[in-house]
Amino acid sequence: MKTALKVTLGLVAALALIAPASAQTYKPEYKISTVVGAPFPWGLMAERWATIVKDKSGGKINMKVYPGASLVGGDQTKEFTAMRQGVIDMAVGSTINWSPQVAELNLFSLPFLMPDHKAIDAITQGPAGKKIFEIIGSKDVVPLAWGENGFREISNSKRDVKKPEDLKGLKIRVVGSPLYNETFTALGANPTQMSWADAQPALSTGAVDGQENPLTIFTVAKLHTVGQKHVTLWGYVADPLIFAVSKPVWDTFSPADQQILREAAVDAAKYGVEIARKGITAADPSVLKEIEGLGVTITRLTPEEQKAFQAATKPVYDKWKARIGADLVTQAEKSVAAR
Ligand code: X2X
Repeated sequence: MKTALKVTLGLVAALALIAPASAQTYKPEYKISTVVGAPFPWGLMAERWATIVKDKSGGKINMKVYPGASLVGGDQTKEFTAMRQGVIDMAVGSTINWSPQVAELNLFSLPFLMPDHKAIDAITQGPAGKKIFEIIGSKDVVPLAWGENGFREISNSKRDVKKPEDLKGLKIRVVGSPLYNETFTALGANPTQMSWADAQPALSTGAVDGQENPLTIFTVAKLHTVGQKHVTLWGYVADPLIFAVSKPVWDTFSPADQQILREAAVDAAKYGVEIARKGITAADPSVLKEIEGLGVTITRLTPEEQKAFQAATKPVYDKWKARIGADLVTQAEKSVAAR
């Protein structure tokens, strides 16, 4: 062997000996699953997580966002299972999409449980949120922080919706929790479950008349271009997002790196909640103005009008309260009342 090569090999062997064992086992890339990417707030907060971790780990932990639920072939309701199995390293996932596997996450889909942003915070940052993280933690997934998709406002291509009867017969795309089917059926609509990937073509061909999503999704996805000309602000449910790491993957990180991942998730989630709420409040209605500027009618409900929707969905709420766990729901209701 040539001396130069021998020296090089010797150097490589010496470096391998002094490098910490954990660094050796780290993957070149950790994949973060999301349903939508940047410039949706959802994608931006996931990217922020990756950026902070990269900085704080000195480039050792390299995370990349895979939007479109592409790591699970577009089927966003399979994300949690894939993470459990270690097929997906990490995710910033919606409570709705994980609720088929974690029944307690249906809490956030109970119609009219949360009247405002403070109510979401009261639940996620209170005892109910803690309990939910314990439950997720018992299922091979390590939850780190609460982000936000947001209040899901209803839109359709047919007419302004002011009362439950206006929904009668409308075909509404919903996400994959049976609670949504029951809610929309109670309102007289025809709900049909499909992924986000399928929703956009279904709206554009008129296979469905409407959908429900946060307004930041409405604007970035340009839903006015697929016929969605009528939006009603009814704030019936909101989906938080959860920053999480697959347990088998989490266990490969050193305690110091686990701390980096956790703190970065908390910071990115805080930023995420801020941008998810931007432009949709009374103090800052810029997103609402933008939507109206696109020729979309925004219907604002009076408290009485909203109560009619609440009354129509009350039996669904009561039925699912028992299913989710009456104790957990009561705890959440108390936190909301005390906010
Ligand atoms: O599919 C949806 O509606 C979305 C993007 O909001 C979720 O993934 C819950």
